[in-house]
Amino acid sequence: MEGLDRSGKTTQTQKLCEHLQRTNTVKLIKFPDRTTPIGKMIDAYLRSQSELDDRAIHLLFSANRWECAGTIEAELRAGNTVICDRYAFSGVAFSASKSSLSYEWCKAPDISLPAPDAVVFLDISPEVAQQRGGYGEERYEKEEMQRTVRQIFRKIETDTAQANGHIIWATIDASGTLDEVQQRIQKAVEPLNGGITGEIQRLWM
Ligand code: DGP
Repeated sequence: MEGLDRSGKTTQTQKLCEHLQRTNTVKLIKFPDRTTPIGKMIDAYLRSQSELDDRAIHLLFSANRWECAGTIEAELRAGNTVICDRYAFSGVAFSASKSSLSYEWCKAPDISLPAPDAVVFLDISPEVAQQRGGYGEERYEKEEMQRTVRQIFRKIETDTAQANGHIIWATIDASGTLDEVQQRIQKAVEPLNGGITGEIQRLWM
């Protein structure tokens, strides 16, 4: 589950989880995971309590995903459903929105992470997002940056389609009511209802 800040992603992810739990064992993982030592450094950075070089913080975000990769794989091998509230696509979109970092450089540290079967991108205009409560509390919640992040998500969507891999990419209009958006999300992941077999795919290989 990916999206701009204040797109309703965390609420929608929770609802999707509850929906899928009726028929599956579901593991929900939130990135960044702010509870680990690496996650605590990320949390301090996002709340502007510390300053870090753009590359250093990007690598910490990636390391935060890698420290959970084993858990993700174990869950998948056990036949469970894994839902991630943000993943490597946020990593590229948010970091590459900084002029100091290139798109390809940002992808590199996340190459070969377990790949998702579907990416749900909750799309909202930065203007609408800004009107939602709590906007501006964290470092990246600025309209101009969110605009760039949105453009990069579109590029990732195009690249994902062109890669002709197995990943389903669903861009969902997140501006409706909570229930409307949830219905759209559930419909988008319906093709996965029968389960996935075979080897776990690797990201950007
Ligand atoms: P959230 O807890 O969902 O509000 O996300 C925290 C913020 O961190 C959000 O602004 C998106 C950003 N973010 C998530 N992953 C990455 C990443 O890998 N790199 C960078 N630079 N930012 C990220």
